[in-house]
Amino acid sequence: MVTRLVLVLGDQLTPTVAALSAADRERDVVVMAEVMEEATYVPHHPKKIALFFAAMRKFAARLEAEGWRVLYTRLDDPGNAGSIPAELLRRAEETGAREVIATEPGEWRLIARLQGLPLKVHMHEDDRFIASRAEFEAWAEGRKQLRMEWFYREMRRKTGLLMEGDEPAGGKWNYDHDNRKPASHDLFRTPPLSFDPDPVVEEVLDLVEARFPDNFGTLRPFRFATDAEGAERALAHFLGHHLADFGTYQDAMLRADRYLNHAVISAYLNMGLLDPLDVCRRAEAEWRAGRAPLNSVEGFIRQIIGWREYVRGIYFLEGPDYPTRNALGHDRRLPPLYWGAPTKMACLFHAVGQTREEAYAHHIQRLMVTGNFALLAGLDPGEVHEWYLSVYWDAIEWVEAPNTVGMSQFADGGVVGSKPYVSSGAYIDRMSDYCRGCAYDVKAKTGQGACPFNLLYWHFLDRHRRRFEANPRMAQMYRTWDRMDAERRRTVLADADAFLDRMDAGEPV
Ligand code: FAD
Ligand code: DLZ
Ligand code: SF4
Repeated sequence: MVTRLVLVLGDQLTPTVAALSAADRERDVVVMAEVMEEATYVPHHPKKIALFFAAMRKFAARLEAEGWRVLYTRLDDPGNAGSIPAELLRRAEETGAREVIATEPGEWRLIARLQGLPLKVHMHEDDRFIASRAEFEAWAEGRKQLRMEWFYREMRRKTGLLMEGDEPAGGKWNYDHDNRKPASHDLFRTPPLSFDPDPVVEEVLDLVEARFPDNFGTLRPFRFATDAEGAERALAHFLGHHLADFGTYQDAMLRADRYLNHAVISAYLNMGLLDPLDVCRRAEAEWRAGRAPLNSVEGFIRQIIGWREYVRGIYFLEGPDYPTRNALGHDRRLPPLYWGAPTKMACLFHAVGQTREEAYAHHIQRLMVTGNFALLAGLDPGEVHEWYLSVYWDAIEWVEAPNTVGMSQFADGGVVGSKPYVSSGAYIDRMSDYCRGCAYDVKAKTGQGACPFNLLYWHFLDRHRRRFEANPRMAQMYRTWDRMDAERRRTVLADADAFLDRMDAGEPV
């Protein structure tokens, strides 16, 4: 029987991934490749490139140890054809294979590239999710609004997680009202597990350093896990040290504590080093054993079987044009401060600085600092999307785009969110310690020293009045704006325009 090629991509590092499950170890050959096309379609953070390459190398070694024949291409191999399709063609010629067994990629871009191959491609659905694409489509069918909360309840019922018969554990589906408290410095809060680079990782770090010297982001120190065993240790560390307070401090931000009680496992889940259902069952077990309270465990499980599954459903339901949507017509260029240029805004300085050093920021930093500012300032959502896809260790388009284009920028016109996530500086002040020591005054509402979020918040509401004033969830905001006297409103808008002009002119703001 003729050999077939079994494609394993950098985010498909699961021994039971669909393509491997469908293949025959005796007959088929696994193809894995570090290629410039994947490493450069956006300017990825160097830590992200290193994470993918190192994890791919270790996974290939594991497959070989388990008896697979693996054709692995390193980035600097002389024959490297440069892209996944070109590598498949090269390997097909080498082996005489005419067929490819693949697991559907998590980006429309690469799905289209594989479909264009002059080989027979058997594309298997990626079944490492709780809801299949068909299941999500069936859920979405005929609904006017695709709200995450309703989908999440379906997933609770389907998995039985935190269920007591047909009822949610504790009597409520959602314990968010117990969550979202600000945090203060806690010297006893342990940081996430840190992994010393082994020789495989060191070799990859040298490669990335040499080949991607100008990408935004610091490569070293590199502390991520790069295999399933390390990811498992990172998970156990989170369950033992952080889960209990996860919910309470989920939305808090601190300058000196970049991780707080977050799990720091998103990339491991997205690459297939951890299994989402297993992670949730383990978290549930902590609650059942009395080691973590329900508000935290429910909040954590909701992020995974709710948000994570939901955004994937949306990405595939909405189609390949989703990342290019721009419902609010925003077209301002991304200012250099997103790439580390000086800014006087302490919150952006810390969120971007942390992103540059860690390739990690937690959800509220992404949503309410960098995302909030982008939306208020009217930045081009396509550029914002590319930025998020580039700079985070966990960014693959199926999860990044609905979060950025949908949840954060409202550029999908309200598919993901029922209202835009916008706030003035008061929210950031309440949830963080950024405002203390900022060059701007979070309490000032007008004038050059006023917090830019305060100015831009009203500017945003005013310029999108026609779209949002009838939205019942925004009526109160418009009432507050309308109650301000006309002169003050003119001053706020003029100050906001002046701020945007300074930013557009390239002045540090
Ligand atoms: P925790 O806060 O500890 O949460 C636990 C897990 O829940 C995460 O590991 C993740 O798998 C899941 N999760 C939490 N929130 C979400 C969410 N909104 N969507 C999907 N899964 C979620 N997440 C990515 O995995 N990749 C991305 O590219 C990405 N881009 C984002 C862009 C924007 C603008 C925003 C607002 C959010 C984005 N997120 C993305 C979601 C979220 O910010 C990250 O999943 C989270 O910060 C990862 O850190 P953690 O593992 O410590 O998560
Ligand atoms: C993110 C990434 C990077 C940086 N490099 C590679 C690579 O060289 N080879 C590979 O197979 N995968 C890589 N990946 C992950 C892919 O970009 C990811 O599989 C697609 O975006 C589809 O989800
Ligand atoms: Fe950010 Fe405004 Fe606070 Fe400064 S004052 S840190 S700009 S929210």
